[in-house]
Amino acid sequence: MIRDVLASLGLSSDPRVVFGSPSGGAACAVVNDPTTGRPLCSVRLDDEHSYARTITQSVEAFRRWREVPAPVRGQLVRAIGEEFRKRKAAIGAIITAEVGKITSEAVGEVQETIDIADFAVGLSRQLYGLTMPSERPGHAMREQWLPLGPVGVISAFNFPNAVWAWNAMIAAVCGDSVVWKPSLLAPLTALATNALAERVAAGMGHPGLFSLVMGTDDVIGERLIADARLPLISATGSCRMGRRVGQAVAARLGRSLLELGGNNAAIVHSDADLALASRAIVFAAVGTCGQRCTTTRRLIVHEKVADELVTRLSKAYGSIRIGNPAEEGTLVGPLIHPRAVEEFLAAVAAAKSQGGQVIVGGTRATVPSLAGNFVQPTIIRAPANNQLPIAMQETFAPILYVFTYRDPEEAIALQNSVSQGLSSAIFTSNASLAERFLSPAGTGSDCGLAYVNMGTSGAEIGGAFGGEKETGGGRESGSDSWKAYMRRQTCSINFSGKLELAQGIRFE
Ligand code: UN1
Repeated sequence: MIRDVLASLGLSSDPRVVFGSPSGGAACAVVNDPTTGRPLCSVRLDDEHSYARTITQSVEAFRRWREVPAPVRGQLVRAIGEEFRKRKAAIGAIITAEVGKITSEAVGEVQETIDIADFAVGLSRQLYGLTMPSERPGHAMREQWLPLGPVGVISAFNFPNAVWAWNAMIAAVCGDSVVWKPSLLAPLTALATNALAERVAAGMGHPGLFSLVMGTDDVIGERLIADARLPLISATGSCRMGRRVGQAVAARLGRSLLELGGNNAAIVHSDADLALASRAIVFAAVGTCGQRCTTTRRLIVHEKVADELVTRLSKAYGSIRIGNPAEEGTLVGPLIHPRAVEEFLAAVAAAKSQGGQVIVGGTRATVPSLAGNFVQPTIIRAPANNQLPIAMQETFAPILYVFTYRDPEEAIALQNSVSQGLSSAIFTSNASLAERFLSPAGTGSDCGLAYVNMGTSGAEIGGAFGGEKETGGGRESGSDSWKAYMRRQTCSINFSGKLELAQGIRFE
C-alpha cells in the first residue's frame, strides 16, 4: 500500500528507500508502522561523503537563487504549493502510515503546507525594509533585507510535512536554499515532500534548492549544527535537543531558531461556556494522540465548575474511537513508538504515586488485530493542594492533568509555573478577565501563543508561531517571522558632496 503511494509520487525508484533487507552494508533506519508495529521499509542514511556533496550543492544553489528577484522566487513557491494541492491525499496517506496521524489531521497538515506556500507567495512582494531620516543634511538612510544563505532545518516526527514548509517556503522567497534533516521516525514523508519541492525547483532551473540529509543526531545532526556554511539552523523538537543545537550554533556565532517543548494549559473560568470549552479541550488534549507541541496537557478549572467539566470530558473521552488512523471515524491513532507507550505508563504511575487520581484511561488500549502503540486518552485529577510534580514535565502522550482554582490570579500563576512557554488558553465570557490574561504589561500568560475561548493547538499559519522560556524563543510561519531567514543591511548614502560626521563630531 505505502509502495503504491510512493510510486504514485514517482518515488518508488528512490535508491534511499529499501523494501526488504538492505544490501551493501550501508547504514539504514527501519521505518516502523506505529499502527501495526511492523516495519514498512528502511531508508539509507547519509555518510560524510554524501553529506558533503549535499551541502556543496546547496551552497551552489543558494548562490544562483539569491540573484533571482524575490517576486520571481514567489512563482516557484506558488508552483510547489500547487503540487501539494494536487498531492494532498497521497502525502496525507504517507503521514498516516508512518506516524499514525488520523487521515483528517494528516490531510490538515498538508493543508498547512499549502497555506504557508500561499502566504510566502504574497510575502515575496512584501519583504519590506524601513527608511529613516538621517540627522545629516544631504544624506539618506534605509534598511534592506538580503538573502542569508543555506538554511538548516531540523524537524520532529509529529509534523513531518508542515514544519518543513513553514521554514522552507519562507526561506525560499527570502532567497535561501534549504537543507533538511528530518526525524528518522518520519523519513518517508520527508523524502516525498522534498522530492515534490525539488522536482519543481529543478524543473524551473534551480536544482539543489531543497535537499535532505538523513542520519542520527550524533552523526549527521552534529555535523549540520556545527557547519558554518549554514548561517541559520531552525530546529523543532525536545528541549534537550534544542539546548544542544542552541549551544553548538552559538559556539560558532551562528543563528538558531528554536521551537521546543510545550506544557500548555487551558484555564476554564466559572462563567465559561462549558459545552464549547469541553469540545475545544478534547481536540486539544487528545488530537494527534497528544503528540503536538501545542497539546493541552494541563487544565486549570474554577472549583465551581470543575466537577461538571470533568464529567463532560469523561463522557466525551468515553466515546472516542481509538484505532486504525487510516479508517474513517477513528479519532485517536497510536503513539509513535513503543518507547512513547512506556513513557506514558511511567507518567501515569508517577502521577498516581504523587496523589493524582486517574479519572479516565491510564492504560494501554487494545485494538483488535492491530499490535501498534495504542493507549487510552487519560484524565488525571491533581490532589487538592495542586501539587503534582509530574505535570511540570512534557510527556508526549494524551494525558490531561486537572487542577482547580478559586482566584483567577492563582490560575494565571499556575499556568505560568512551568519551565516551557509555548501555548495557553482561557475560556471565559468575561471580557475583563480575558484581557487580564492578555495584559499588555506581560503579567498574564507568559506563552508565545495565547487563545481566548479556543484550545491551545491548531494555530493558523498567518501568525508568528513559537514560545518563550525553555520553548526556545523562536518564531516561525507567518507575520514577520521571515526576518529570521534574511540579513538586514542598514544603508547610509551621502549625496551632499560634503563630508559630515554624525553626533556633530569635528575632525579637522
Ligand atoms: C507542532 O506540534 O510541532 O498549532 C506544531 C498547531 C499546529 C502546529 C503544531 N498548527 O497545533
